[in-house]
Amino acid sequence: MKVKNIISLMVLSVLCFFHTDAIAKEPVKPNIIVVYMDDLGYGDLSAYGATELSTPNIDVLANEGIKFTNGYATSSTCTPSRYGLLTGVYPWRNSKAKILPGSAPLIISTEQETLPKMLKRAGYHTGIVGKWHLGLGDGNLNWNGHIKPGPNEVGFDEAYILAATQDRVPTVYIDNGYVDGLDPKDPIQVSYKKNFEGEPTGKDNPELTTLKWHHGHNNSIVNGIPRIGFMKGGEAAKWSDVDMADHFLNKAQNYVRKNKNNPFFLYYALQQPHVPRTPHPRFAGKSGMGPRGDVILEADWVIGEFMKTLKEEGVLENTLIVFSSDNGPVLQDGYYDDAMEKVGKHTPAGVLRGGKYSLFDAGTRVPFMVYWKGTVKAKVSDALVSQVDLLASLAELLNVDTEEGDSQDILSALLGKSKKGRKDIVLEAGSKTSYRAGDWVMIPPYKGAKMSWHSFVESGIDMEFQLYNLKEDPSQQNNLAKSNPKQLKKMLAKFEGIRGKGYSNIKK
Ligand code: NG6
Ligand code: CA
Repeated sequence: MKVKNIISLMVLSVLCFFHTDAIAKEPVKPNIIVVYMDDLGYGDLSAYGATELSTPNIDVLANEGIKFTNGYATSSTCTPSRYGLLTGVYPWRNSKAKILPGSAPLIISTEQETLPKMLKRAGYHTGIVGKWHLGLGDGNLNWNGHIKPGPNEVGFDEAYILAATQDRVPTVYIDNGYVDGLDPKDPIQVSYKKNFEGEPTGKDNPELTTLKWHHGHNNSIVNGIPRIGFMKGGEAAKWSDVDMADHFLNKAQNYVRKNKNNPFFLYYALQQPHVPRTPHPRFAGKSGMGPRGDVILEADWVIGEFMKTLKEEGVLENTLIVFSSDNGPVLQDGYYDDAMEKVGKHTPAGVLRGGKYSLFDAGTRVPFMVYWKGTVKAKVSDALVSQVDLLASLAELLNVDTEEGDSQDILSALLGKSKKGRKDIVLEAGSKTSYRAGDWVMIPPYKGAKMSWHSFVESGIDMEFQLYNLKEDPSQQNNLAKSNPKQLKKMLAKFEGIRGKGYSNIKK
């Protein structure tokens, strides 16, 4: 080899060295998918110990990814949990982050940092398919025009949503700010105050209903199901309840197909197993547990199909999937649908106490897994992790600036590299909050009913302090507040340091 050639070879290898170094620093950009269930409990999946229901497709995510045993939603109801997930801010900081009617204005400020905005800064295309429930418009909403601000204005490039819940009007899908399939000659009217003249209601026309209401849910009737809220018109745009799972699946699959060549973020928010539970006839009766079990099987099938699409489109190995639920389980939530009668030996909350609406652990501790084929190794993790942390942690993964606050960077725990997650967390039920630190949870005294009169779920409310060690006592049977005053005092001080003093509803 000539000297000249040797020199150029040396120069080349030095250049190559710097080049690979530069590549190594460039963050990997996996597609990111958050699969979010509605009211799925800690014990509702076979991967989390259910023996009466089999969920093989969702189990893949748990058994081949990181299965968290201490994964939390911020709250025990939907709107606040979704607020926490998308903004990285504890929802009790926003007094409007409570279960919203379908006509409520948007509660996320368009100025605010959000998970999809952060991902857009990292070069992602962002989409949402499914349940929104964070309000729409700014108070003067015209359902027949451009519905905004909404998801598109807080960071989603594409948004195909149901406005609030399946049991609330308007019972139509909204496609990037416009009611899907609306006939302009048949405009929609929506009210949460009074009925429209001549329109039947669940209360006055039970003969027109195919599902009976138990509490609430006795306003406008759509597809035989009485709902919360009144609605008139928009006939052609009304959704089919039994087709909803297939419909959203289709939209989610199409989103993946369309965006497979660029990094994408999909927030896929399924409606199951929230009420009204309306399995497609393919799944009706399949669980032997009534519609609640059936729609869990339906959701499991949906996830299987969705995973097939990721594989077929060649993106499965390059996609980080987070699976969780917005709050704990409930059986009776407004309709007579056999959920209580047919539950049998199934325990939707597993060993945990309470459920949806509850300050007890089953309100907020939910299935939580991170699956990233080829990158994340299967593991069960006891690290304390919360949905509120996704914003800061994913920003860390992608090397994007975002302010850490309530949302903490626990990326190592989320990827199974560290056993350490958060040190502590404030949990919420309605307007009441509790505090978990390590294995301990402290519920301060509150005034209120111990049992929800409508859902028959224990609220976790008590006039006395409650202190539990969740490792030794996951079912929260032994209140240690009196026997361990030192631990109680320590936790109260830390809780009040984060939460401030004005949290109690007891007048002194
Ligand atoms: C409650 C409803 C309940 C459910 C819940 C929202 C009544 C009495 N109960 O107000 O059925 O819709 O709101 O659930 O109307 S969540 O999962 O979206 O938070
Ligand atoms: Ca919910």
